[in-house]
Amino acid sequence: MHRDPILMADRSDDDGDTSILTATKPKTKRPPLYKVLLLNDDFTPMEFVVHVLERFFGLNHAQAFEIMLTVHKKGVAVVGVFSHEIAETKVAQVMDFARRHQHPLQCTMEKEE
Ligand code: TYC
Repeated sequence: MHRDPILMADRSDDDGDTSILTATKPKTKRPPLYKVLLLNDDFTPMEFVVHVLERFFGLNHAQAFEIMLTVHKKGVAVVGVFSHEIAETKVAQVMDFARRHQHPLQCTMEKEE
């Protein structure tokens, strides 16, 4: 014998139907991604920035030149989106390479929302 829907309206947990669906919903959250940003400055040569983008971000010359120009004109640009570990490695590689060549080029990372 089925139960009266009116009498059962505020007791939906009792028959174990709707609430169990949300209570057991699997957590499928993916790990966050991070944008790697390149910042403009007045001293780093354009050719050096193009080389950095080719060397560490696998861009071809035309793509690298275009992103370099965007940074030069706008002050900043996203050069790639990676896992936390890969983004950290890219930032460290760029910062170390710039430091070794005595250029003030800055590279940072930012969590993608
Ligand atoms: N503004 C630099 C110049 O005129 C070029 C430059 C571009 C520097 C991009 C940094 O991330 C940068 N030589």
